[in-house]
Amino acid sequence: MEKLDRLTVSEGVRIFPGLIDAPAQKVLIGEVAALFVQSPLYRPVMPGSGTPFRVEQTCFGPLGWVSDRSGYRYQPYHPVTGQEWATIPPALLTLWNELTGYPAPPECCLVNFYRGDQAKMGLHQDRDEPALDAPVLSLSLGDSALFRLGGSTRKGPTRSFRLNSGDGLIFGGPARLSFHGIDRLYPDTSRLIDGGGRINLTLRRVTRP
Ligand code: MD6
Ligand code: FE
Repeated sequence: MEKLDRLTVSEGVRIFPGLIDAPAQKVLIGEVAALFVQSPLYRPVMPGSGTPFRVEQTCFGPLGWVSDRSGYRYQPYHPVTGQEWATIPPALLTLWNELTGYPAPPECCLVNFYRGDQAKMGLHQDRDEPALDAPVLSLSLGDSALFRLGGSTRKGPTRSFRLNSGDGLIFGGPARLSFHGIDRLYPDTSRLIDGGGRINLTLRRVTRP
């Protein structure tokens, strides 16, 4: 895995193009797909309105991030099955240690599955984690996507860049509460996922160590 080719997009945001090479991507997608048996993908709904997300989600780790009509929160069990979330694959813990240097392991690996070319994610902040001193480590698998990065308010300038299969992204420091989202997918840009689509994994420390 190549870790030297890192680019700082803005203070606190670093992109690692090709962090995970093609053979390692295949291994990782196989591990993730196997964990969907214990932690199946489901489609969350927005707080209040109950509007369905345009992505399917699941989580791995002791705490999972969920959204339902009553709000956003972390909880130790899957909202559909009631079972504990599957364990985070060890390879992801290694990447977390190497890239973030944070002195405690991630507690949540949120999985976003973008299926079909209409899947996207609106501009949002990741702010449900008391451990806001920890960065979020994001990994992209499958079809490419257009990522939009803004500032700490919803208004104001944004910049966009493409995330390809195997890319890593670290979001921390002064950028930890930056607004960000996925504007669109580029269908058929990867053959990693059967039937196409994109999987984004975000590793988060939730509680303060
Ligand atoms: C995605 N990513 O790439 C959505 N959040 O599909 C995120 O929402 C995200 O990439 C926090 C930090 C990095 C991210
Ligand atoms: Fe996010």
